Amino acid sequence: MLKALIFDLDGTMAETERDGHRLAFNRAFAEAGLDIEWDEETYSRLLWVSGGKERIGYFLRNCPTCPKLLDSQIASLHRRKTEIYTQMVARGEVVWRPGVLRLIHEARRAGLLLGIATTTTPDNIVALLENVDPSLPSWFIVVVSGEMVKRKKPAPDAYLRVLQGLGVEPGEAVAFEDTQNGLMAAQAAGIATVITPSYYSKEHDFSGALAVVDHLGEPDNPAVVLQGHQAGESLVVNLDRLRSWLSVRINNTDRPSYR
Ligand code: XBP
Repeated sequence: MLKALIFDLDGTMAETERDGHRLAFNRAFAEAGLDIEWDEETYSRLLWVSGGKERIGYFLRNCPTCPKLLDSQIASLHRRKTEIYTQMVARGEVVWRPGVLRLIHEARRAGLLLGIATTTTPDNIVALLENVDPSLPSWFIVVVSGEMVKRKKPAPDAYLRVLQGLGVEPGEAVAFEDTQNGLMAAQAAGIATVITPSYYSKEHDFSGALAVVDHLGEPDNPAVVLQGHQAGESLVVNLDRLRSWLSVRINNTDRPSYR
C-alpha cells in the first residue's frame, strides 16, 4: 500500500542546479576574488560530488592553479553562496518543474505522508518551499538535509532517516529523483523511484527505476515516459499511475549497490 511520497529537492522539484546553484557558486567565487568560473560542462561533472562544500573542496584539490583553502575558508565561501542562492530563489529565478506541486497537493488531499531527502543546505529547502507558499514547509513531515546525515547521496542515509521518521516501510513509499546518485541512494534504501531527469542529468544511467519520465506532467502538459512500463506514452504522474506502476513492478534485483 502506498503511504508516502519522498522527494529529492535539487533538480527534482525545481531546476535549481541550472537556474540557481551554478550561478551562485560562480558569484561567490567572484566576490571572494577567486579566478574560478564553473561553466556548464565543468558543473555537470562536479555534480557527481554531492554537497556544495564537498564540491568546492573536490574542485580545489584537483585544480593545480587554484589557491589551497582551509576547510573554514571553504565553509565561509559556501555560506555566502547559500545567501546568494536563497536570494535568487526569493526573487523567483528558480523554476519549479511541471507536476510537482500538483502531485504534492494530490498526495496531501489523499492523506499520504510527505518527506524530503536532499543533500542541500536547510536554508535552501525553506527558501524554495516558502517561495511557493509559506505553509508548504509544514506539509513535509520529515525533511532530511545533507547536514543531518553522515554520508550524503549516493549513500542511502537520507532516505533511511526519512523512512524512519515517517514510520513507513521502503515498500510503502515512492521516491522522486533526478540523478543517478539520487536513484542509487533511494534504491539502496529499498524505495521504488520515479526519475525526472533534470538539465544536467539527462545522460545518467537510470537502470532499475520504477519509471523515467521527462517531468511529472500537468493535464495540459503531459509527461512522456522515457523508460520503464508504458515507455513512449504521454501521461500525467498521479497517485493512480504510481499505484499501477508499483503493481506491475517486476521483482527488481538489479538494484545498484552503494559501498
Ligand atoms: C544536491 C546537491 C547540492 C546542491 C548544492 O544533491 O548536491 O549540493 O548542488 O547545495 P541532491 P549546497 O539533489 O542529490 O540532494 O551548496 O547547499 O550543498
